[in-house]
Amino acid sequence: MTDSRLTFAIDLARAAGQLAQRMRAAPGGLKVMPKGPQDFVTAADLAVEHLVSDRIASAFPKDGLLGEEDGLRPATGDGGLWIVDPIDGTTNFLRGLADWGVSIGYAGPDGLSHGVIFLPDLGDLASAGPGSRALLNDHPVRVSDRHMPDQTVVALGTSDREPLADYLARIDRLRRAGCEYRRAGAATVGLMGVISGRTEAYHEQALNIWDAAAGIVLARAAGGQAQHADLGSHLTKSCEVLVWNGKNNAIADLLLG
Ligand code: LIP
Repeated sequence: MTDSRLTFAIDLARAAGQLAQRMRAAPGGLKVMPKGPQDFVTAADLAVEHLVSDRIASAFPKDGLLGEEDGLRPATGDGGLWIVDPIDGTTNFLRGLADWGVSIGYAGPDGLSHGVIFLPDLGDLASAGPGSRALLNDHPVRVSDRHMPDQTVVALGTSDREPLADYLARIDRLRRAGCEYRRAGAATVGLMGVISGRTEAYHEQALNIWDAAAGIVLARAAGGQAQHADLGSHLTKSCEVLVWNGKNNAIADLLLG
């Protein structure tokens, strides 16, 4: 029987993605506000996070929520914590590029336990709950078995949160080892690549927890591995995240640190 929070999160991710698409398509265009250099928030980001917040508060009133735009609403009593990026890859979304997604993670008393990533323009929805295998569009999915560097494709993320030199050195190591690399500009897209077996790893040196939480759950449920900071630390600052198929630690060594 599917976990009630998982079923709820799947339905919520779909509603969130469809709201974002409707707002982007509405006549008159989308209101866009700058957060920093090449960093934006749109009226759709805010509306989607408010939708998510309201539905969680109604369905699970004791649970807390950490969202990218509105921050933390603490849990009460024995409630858990939802960790949400309403629109991950906002720059891609507002420019009409397909590489963006909705990321909904949940942490209970034993840590991260539920994850849903929905990529509305690409038509992929991945989900996983406690003790369940990862599903992609309702079918079981597993990470890839590729382990040779010259057959490996790695997805990368970066931002002003890390020195450019570190990012370039990482690319240099990958290319010298024979690996290919991609950068979508949305962690959810990179994470979905690993979960679906289309790529072998996703790394970002300084990634926020709302971009990573669901993908960490999903990658593990798809038979992969995830290396990341403890949740307590990650809730307060961006941290290094590596998700990979776990088939060759040499790939992990090329990416970490
Ligand atoms: C983005 C992440 C991406 C990171 C960007 C940004 P946003 O999330 O998905 O991996 O490199 O700096 O944080 O801000 O578009 O939701």
